Amino acid sequence: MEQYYKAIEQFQIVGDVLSIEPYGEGHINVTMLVTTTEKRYILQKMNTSIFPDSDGLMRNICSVTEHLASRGIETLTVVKTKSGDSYLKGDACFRVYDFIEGTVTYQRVEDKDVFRNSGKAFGEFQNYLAEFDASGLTEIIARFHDTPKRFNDFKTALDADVKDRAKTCEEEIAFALARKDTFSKVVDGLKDGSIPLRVTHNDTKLNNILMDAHTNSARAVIDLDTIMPGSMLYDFGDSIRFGASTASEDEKDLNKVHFDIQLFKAYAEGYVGAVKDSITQKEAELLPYGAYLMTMECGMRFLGDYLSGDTYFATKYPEHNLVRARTQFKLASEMEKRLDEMQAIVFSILK
Ligand code: ADP
Ligand code: GN1
Ligand code: MG
Repeated sequence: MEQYYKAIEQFQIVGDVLSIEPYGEGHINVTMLVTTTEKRYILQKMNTSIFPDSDGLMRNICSVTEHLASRGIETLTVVKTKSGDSYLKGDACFRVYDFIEGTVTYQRVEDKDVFRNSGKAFGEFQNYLAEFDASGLTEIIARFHDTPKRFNDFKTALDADVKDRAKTCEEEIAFALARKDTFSKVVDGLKDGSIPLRVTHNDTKLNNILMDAHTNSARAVIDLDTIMPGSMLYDFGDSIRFGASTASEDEKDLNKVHFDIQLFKAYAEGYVGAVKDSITQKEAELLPYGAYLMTMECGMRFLGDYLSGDTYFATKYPEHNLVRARTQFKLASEMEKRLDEMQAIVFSILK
């Protein structure tokens, strides 16, 4: 903890530090809650192996948050260092945000209305990004949601099998391999121009949005690390993969894990309602597929990371990534049977 106490001293915070403790359930950065005699802050050790271009990353975050704040939209507030920088550079890099008080994050959907509200907020966020001049944004991780590439990365991890773990997950491996030809619709559409390239959030899970603790309406979209060009299908799909499930992303008992079409409907009402003036016919048709695609992609990323020895996602026990991959594949297997029903829901909202 020493490093965090040292780091926070370098920022323009108010009050004396009373405590620093681990906070949240993010898989990428190390997040701490800092309490001072005056207020609370979020202090993050940034993941510089995943995001090596820290300057570009923080420039993106500052320009998006400044745009949102200038429009009166609640967003992250970056607390500068004492030398006026947006983050602290060193062997490790740190950044600080004001803690947005009176909010909660959910690790899974407990209430349909919360999920509908989050859909509306992510849809509105998409609209804000559409009006913002994105020409200065850095593409922070190239081909982040290029699912065929993610499949190839998974295959590479499988072929290397550095931890000799492939024998412990043959069923999951077979599940992914059997679907290898189903992953290219969005990258192909972006390439041939039939799907518009938009600026998107790219990591729209429910714990990346702060909900008002009293009203359950959405307050602020957070985790802005991956804002870059992408497809609306990624944002919609990633929310569904995480939220339209009856269990957590890392539930061990697969009997508890189901795709819940009522939750899909609630989210779609919020999201599609918010983007109905800009969504194209093809995007609307592909929203259900986007949910399947993002769920498969995430499952393959978890499984690939398990095979590689857990070098990417933070894990709490050795099979954690495998457990996560299993929930994703269970959800995808249920989604692929219900694409028509999902499509009917989307079109009934657009009518
Ligand atoms: P990661 O990239 O590791 O997911 P996040 O930026 O999403 O990191 O932060 C992890 C968690 O910390 C979030 O899910 C949320 O619960 C909490 N959090 C982050 N920033 C704030 C903030 N400004 N105010 C309140 N909670 C926050
Ligand atoms: C990571 O940062 P976090 O925990 O919100 C990951 C997402 C995955 C998600 C799976 C930069 O999101 O892409 O979908 O885990 N973020 C990055 O839960 O890789
Ligand atoms: Mg996060």
